[in-house]
Amino acid sequence: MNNQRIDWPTFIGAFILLIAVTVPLVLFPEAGKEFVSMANTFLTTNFGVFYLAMGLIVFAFLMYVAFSKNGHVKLGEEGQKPEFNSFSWAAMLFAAGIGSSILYWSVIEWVYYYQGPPFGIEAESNEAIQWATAYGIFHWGPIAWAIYTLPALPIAYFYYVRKKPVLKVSEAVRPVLGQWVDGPIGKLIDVLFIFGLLGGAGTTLALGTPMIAEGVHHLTGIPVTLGMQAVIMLICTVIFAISAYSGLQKGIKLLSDVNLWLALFILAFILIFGPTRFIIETTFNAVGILLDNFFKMATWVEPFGNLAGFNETGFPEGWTVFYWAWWLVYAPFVGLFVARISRGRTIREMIIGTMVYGTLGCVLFFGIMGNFGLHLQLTGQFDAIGYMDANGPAATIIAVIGQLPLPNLMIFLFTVLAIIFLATTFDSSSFILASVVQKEVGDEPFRWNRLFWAFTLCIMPLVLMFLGGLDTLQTASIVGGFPLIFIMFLLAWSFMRASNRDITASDDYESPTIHIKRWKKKKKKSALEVLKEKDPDKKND
Ligand code: NM2
Repeated sequence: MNNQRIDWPTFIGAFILLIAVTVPLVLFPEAGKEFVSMANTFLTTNFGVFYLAMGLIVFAFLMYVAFSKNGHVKLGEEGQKPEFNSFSWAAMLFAAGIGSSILYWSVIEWVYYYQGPPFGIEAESNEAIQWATAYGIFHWGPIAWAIYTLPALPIAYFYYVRKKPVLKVSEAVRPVLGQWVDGPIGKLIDVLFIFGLLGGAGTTLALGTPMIAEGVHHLTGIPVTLGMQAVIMLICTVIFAISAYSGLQKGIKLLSDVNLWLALFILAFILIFGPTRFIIETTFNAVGILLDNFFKMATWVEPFGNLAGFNETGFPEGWTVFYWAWWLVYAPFVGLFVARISRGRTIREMIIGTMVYGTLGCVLFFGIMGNFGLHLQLTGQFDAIGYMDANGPAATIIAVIGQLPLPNLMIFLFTVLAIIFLATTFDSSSFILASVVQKEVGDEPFRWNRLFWAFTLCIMPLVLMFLGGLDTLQTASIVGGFPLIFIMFLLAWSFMRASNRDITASDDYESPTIHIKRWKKKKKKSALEVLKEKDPDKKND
C-alpha cells in the first residue's frame, strides 16, 4: 500500500542517473575525471555570465516580490500562527542551508583571496587584504541567500495556499508547464534536482570530513588515514540518519537548536577572547567594502582576459561562478525545506527572514572566524599561510582554532560543531529527497524512504573517496546543475503566474489571503456544480 505512494519513475530515474555517473568514474577514473573537468571548464568559462546574471536577477526579483502584493500572501489559514517560532525557524533554516563548509571556508577563505586577489590587484598587498575580508561575505551573502529563497516561493505557495500535498520541484512549475509536468519533463526536473543535490552534498562531505578528521587527530592522536575518514563519515551518517528518522519535530529541530547555540557560543568565545576590536572593525569595514562594490562584484566576469596587458586571474570562474553553482544545486532542496517549515508566515516574512538571517549568520562566521585568522597572520602570532602551504587547508583550520585560549576544549567543540552542521544539512536533505520521490507527502515522508536517501547521500561519496574521485563528483554536480538556471526562471514565472491569477480574482488587494479564500470557495462551488450536473441526486456533503 505504502509503495503506491512512491513515485517510482523519479525514484528509479535518480538512482539510475547516479549509478550511470558513478560506475564509469569507478571503472575509468582518469578518463572520467578529464571529461568532467573539460565540461566544467567549458561551462564556467563560456556561461559564467549566465550564473552571475541569474544571481542578480533572482536578487532583484525577490526584492520586488517581498514588497509587492504577492508578498502579503499568507502561507496557511487566516490567523494561523507560525508553526515554528522565529528562533527555531532561523536555526533550522541556517542549519539546513549551511553545512560544515562554513566552518571550513570562514576560517581560511581569506588566505586564498589574499594570495590570489580579484581585479588584477597585487597578491598579498594591502589592497588584497581589504578585498579578502569582504569577498567571503559576498559569496555567502544576499545574492547567495536569494538563490536559496527563490524556489521556496512557488513550492510554499502550492503547498499551503493551493493545498497540494506534494513537495516536488516539478509540481512548482505546473502553472507554466501544465500537463508536461506529469510526463518525462517533470520527472527530468526532479531527477536533475536530486542529482545536483547529491553532488552538492558530496562537495560538502569532501570538505567536511578531512576537517573533522584533523580535529579528531589533534584530540586523540589517531593518524588521519582514508579508513579513519571513512569511519568518521559513517558515524556522521548514523547521527543524521537517526535525526532524519525521528523527523522534523524531534530530531531535526533538536539538532538545529543545539547547532545554533553551540555555534553562537564558539563565535562569542572567539570574539571575546580573540582580538575583539580588530574583529569588529574589520567586519564593519568589510561590510562597507561590500556595499560599496556590490554590483561590481556581482558582475565581474573578467571580459578582457589577457588582452591589452590585463592578466587573467580565473577568479570569477574559480570563485563567484563556482559558488553560485554550488548554492544553486542546493537551492531547490533549501526551497523545499524552507517551504516546509514556513507554515503560518507570509511570503514576505519568508523572503526577508531567509535573506536577513542567512546573510547575518554568514557575516558573523566570516567576520569572526576569518578575521581572527587574519589577525594571527598580520601580527605574526601564527603564520596561517605558511602552515597551509606545508600542511593543507584542513589541518590549518584546526591549527588556527588551536591558537585560542583553552585550545583543546575549543578544538573539541569546533569538531563537534562541524559534525552537527554536517548532520543538520544531511538530515534535512534526506528528508527532502524522500519527499521528492513520493507522490504525496502527508506530514512527513516514509521513514524507510528517509533512511534510504540518508545512506545514499553518503555511500556514493564514500566509494568515490576511496577512489580519489570525489573532486570529479563535485565538478560533475556543478555541471549537472547547469539546467537548474532555467528551472529557476520557471519557478519564478510559475509563482508570479499562479499568485497573480489568484490575487486578481479578488478586488481586495490588501489581504490576498482572504481574497484567495474567496477565490477558492468559488472554485469549490463550481466543482460541486459540475458534480451535480453529472449526478443530480448527489447530496452536497
Ligand atoms: N553552500 C552554502 O556544506 C555546506 O555548507 C552546504 C554550501 C552552498 C556554499 C552548503
